[in-house]
Amino acid sequence: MKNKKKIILIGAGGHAVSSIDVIEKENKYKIYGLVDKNKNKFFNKYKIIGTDKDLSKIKKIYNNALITIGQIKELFLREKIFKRLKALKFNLPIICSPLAYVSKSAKVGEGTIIMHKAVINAKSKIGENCIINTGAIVEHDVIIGDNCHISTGAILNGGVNIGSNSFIGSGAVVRQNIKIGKASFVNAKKFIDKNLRERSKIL
Ligand code: JB2
Repeated sequence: MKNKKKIILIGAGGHAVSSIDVIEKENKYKIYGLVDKNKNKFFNKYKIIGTDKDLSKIKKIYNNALITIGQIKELFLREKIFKRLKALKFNLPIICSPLAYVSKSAKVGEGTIIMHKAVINAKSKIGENCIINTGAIVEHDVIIGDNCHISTGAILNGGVNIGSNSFIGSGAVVRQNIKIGKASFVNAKKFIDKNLRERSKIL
């Protein structure tokens, strides 16, 4: 594809590895470099172009950014960075693997990445700055708040509601119509069949 738009990535760790693969496969954006806390020179074949302190300088050159940090350890880090990027007026595009299925009647917010083989079914609404990781299933009429991470192979059945800043671990299954409160953490492989209040931890 000619004239690909340039994008920078925030965070150069494990989640960046798989996000880069999605961006390269989608082939809409050219990755110009990464911004990380650590001042390494390279992350695989891409340059580390600075730290968060350099973001306002970087914005003068590149308009598009994606946060490529998962949020397994800290439920609010992605939100903090997202607010910073918005304040600096970065454009935060939706990144969507061509290997994912996203229903035409689903809505997806800015800065969200839909990774390979994820399914977003009819009438679902996904907030901004989310990760719908590889092979996750988001069934019909699901609502996911902002800054959530739905991990690899997790299943959210029809009508589930996930509060903002929540993390749903790999292979977890949430029964239909269940509501999970904001900033909750559900460990891998859990089966959730009761509503959870805010800041629940299912370990
Ligand atoms: O405030 C920050 C910041 N905090 C950590 N600003 C910036 N620009 N970068 C930050 N980082 C950087 O994010 C760290 O220096 C590190 O390079 C990266 C996080 O890498 P890590 O591999 O620890 O986490 P991850 O969230 O990218 O990946 C985990 O979660 C994914 C969902 C891994 O376990 C992956 O295997 C998993 N797929």
